[in-house]
Amino acid sequence: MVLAIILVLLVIGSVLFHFLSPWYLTPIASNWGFIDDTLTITFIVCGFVFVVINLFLAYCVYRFRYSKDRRAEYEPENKRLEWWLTAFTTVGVVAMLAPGLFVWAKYVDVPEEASLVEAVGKQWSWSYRYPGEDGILGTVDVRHIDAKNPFGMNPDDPNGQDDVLVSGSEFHLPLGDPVKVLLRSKDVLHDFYVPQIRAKMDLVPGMITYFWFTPTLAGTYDVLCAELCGSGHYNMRSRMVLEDEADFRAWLATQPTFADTQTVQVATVSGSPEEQGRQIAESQGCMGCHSIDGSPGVGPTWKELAGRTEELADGSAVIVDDAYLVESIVAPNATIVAGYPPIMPAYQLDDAQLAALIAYLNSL
Ligand SMILES: [Cu+2]
Repeated sequence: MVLAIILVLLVIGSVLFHFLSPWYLTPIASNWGFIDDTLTITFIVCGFVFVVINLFLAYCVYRFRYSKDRRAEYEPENKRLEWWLTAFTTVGVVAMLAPGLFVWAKYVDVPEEASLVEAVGKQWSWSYRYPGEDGILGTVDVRHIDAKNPFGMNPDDPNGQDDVLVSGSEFHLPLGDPVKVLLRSKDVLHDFYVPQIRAKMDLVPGMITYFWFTPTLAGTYDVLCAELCGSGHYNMRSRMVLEDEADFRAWLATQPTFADTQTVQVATVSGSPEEQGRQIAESQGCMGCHSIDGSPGVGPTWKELAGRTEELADGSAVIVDDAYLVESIVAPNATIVAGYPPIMPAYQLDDAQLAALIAYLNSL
């Protein structure tokens, strides 16, 4: 009897929790309402089965409870009941799966007029590339990746010269126009996910994956990595700004093209060496692992780092000077600070970038 009551309370509590809970889906910011619909269908089917099975269980626990005067009946087979259960389960599974197939067909069918943006993931930051005036993304190759060319742009491809490169913590898109998002990884599996647009897709090393969506609601949204990609995964974030066409154009015009980045002074990196260093740290994703306020992270904090004495994993100690900082950036696993795993990727920065970054580190 007690068990039956607990089961009934469990069902009532679950239904109440669903209707009274404040944790609902965020307002949708894309055309993918279909994805919410398939979620709702799955939820209704599973919720119905959950309620029915638990109430049936409660009934059986009560109805067939132990009694001295009653013997259990033996019924090894019931064809009629089996047919009913098979039919019922089939309808439920089809109701959950079939709508998803229709939505998937739309999801991989990109509209002709969609514009392009490429999101590039690496441990543990995002960067973005737009095709520029000609509407064509230049070709890329890992062999071209170096300090001055983090996107691996093919320098001989005329289509790539006007590509707009965004190595910051946010990118923008205009409202109302479909956009095809091309996804490229420079190292391991990642997943591009903005909860408000509902769509998401894996980045697979060695191939270009994609999805498309039409932005519908202005705002600034978090871009998350939704595929466990290493110890800094939780911090692999960026922002997506959806805004009207004019604001988008104005923002895009402030970003450097590939040709700009190949000239000596990069347009967006300006100001004092410390400020340049701060911009480099942000664009390279250093803040994914290193705090500047002393709080603990995947790697040592940068606050008051210069001049500090670090205890190393091999038991020795080192005073943090410029030479040690350079080594820690270009060959991070040569010496490891005690208590930290040897996981930092080596960074290819040129001398000017290194000098700016170290000026920034020394200023903290
Ligand atoms: Cu990731």
